[in-house]
Parts: sequence; structure tokens; C-alpha cells
Amino acid sequence: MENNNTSRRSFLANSAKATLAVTAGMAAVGSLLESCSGPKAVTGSPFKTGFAQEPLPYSYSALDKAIDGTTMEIHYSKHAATYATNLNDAAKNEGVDITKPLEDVLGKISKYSTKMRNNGGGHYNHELFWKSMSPNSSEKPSGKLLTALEESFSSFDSFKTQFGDAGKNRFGSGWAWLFLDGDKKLRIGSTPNQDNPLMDISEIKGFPVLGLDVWEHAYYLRYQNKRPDYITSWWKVVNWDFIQKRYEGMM
Ligand code: MN3
Repeated sequence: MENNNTSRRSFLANSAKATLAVTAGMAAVGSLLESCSGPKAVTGSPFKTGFAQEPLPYSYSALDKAIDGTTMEIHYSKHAATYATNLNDAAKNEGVDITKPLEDVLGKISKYSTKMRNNGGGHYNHELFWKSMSPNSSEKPSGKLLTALEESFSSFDSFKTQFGDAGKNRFGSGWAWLFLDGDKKLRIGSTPNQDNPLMDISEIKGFPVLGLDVWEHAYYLRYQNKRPDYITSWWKVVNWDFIQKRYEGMM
């Protein structure tokens, strides 16, 4: 009798364990599916962007080896300035505290208007873009960023090709991105219009390390329809010192 009770108890205990094991297994599959559905968003970035346009860190004509001064002037003082104005207008209408980082809004952009999405993204993307260029480009990163690019994309040249392709293949207007996913892995992707990987509605999610504007307004005066030529020239003015600091600040 005692033996029967013992074996019944042990059967029940084993069934409970089996149920737990199955449940744990399902949870594991669940989290695996979740991780397969796309890169996780990066949280806790030390980088913060304000709502006002910062001064351009060089003259309009300083990047002439890649981008002419007239394009830079129109781009910064008209296109980007308009995004900043419209962003502040949307923030006022939608009760957004502009003393807080813009990143907070972009992370939950689905809760705001299309005006906030287009202009919040437009402002953030351009603020990053201006800083990502310099007349004194080293034309290649070094240190941890170079190592990570080589590990992720097999070589620096291969990274450039893949990033360039993301820009060339973006249909219509948008951006090419090098970004860090939630596992701190470097990835390449692109977004339409003024979306970016910080946005909760974006197909690619993570923290932007380097972004390239492939809207026609960024290159049309000198390059007309030849977006690939613009991208090839653009590498001459990438501010790798800044991009490296950005990358290392996130690691
Ligand atoms: Mn632009």
C-alpha cells in the first residue's frame, strides 16, 4: 500500500515536473520566436537629441569634395530647418515636453501624429547626418569600430558595399543605416521617408550609428539621377572619429 502511495506520489511529482518542462519549453520557443521576429530595440542610449537645430559644424562649402555648398545650404537652412519648425509645432499641439530627449518620442512614435513621425524623424536624422560628416575625414575608422565592422561584414570594403547597396536600393526617398541591434550587433538596413531604427513602427530596430540621406534633395544639383555616384563620393567626408565615439559610447 505504502509502495503504491509512494509510486503515486512520485508519478504525480514527475507529471508536474513534465508539465513544467513542457511549459518552460514553450516559453523558450516563444522567446525564440520573439527574437526571430526582428532585432530588439536598443534602450539606455547615452546619446540625446534636442528639438532645436544645432549649428552646422563646418561651412556650407566645406564638404565640396563630395557635396556642393549650394546643396548643403538649401539642405540645412531650408529642408532640415523646416523639419525642426514642424516638429516643434507638432510637439506643441500634442503636448510633448521639448526639454526631454527627442529619442523618447521616437521610441513610441506610433502614439503620435504623422506630422510628428515625419518631422521628428526628419529632425533627428539630419542632426545626426551633419555631425557624421567632416571636411577632415580619415576615410576609414580604426580601433573597436573597425574590428566590429570587419567581424560583422567580413571587411571594411564589404561593409561599404553593403551599406551603399542599402542606399541605392531604397526605392524613392529614405535613409541607409548602420545601427546596433538589441544584442549590440552591427547591422545594415534602410528606412523609407524620414523613419529611423529608433521608431517603434520601423521594420529595422536599433540604435543608429551612421545614417546616409538618399533623398534627391541631398544630391540632385551635382549628381542628378546618379545616386550611386553620390554615395561613392560621400565616403570621402564621413566623420569616422565621431562615428567611433558613438559606437564606443553604446558598447
Ligand atoms: Mn535630407
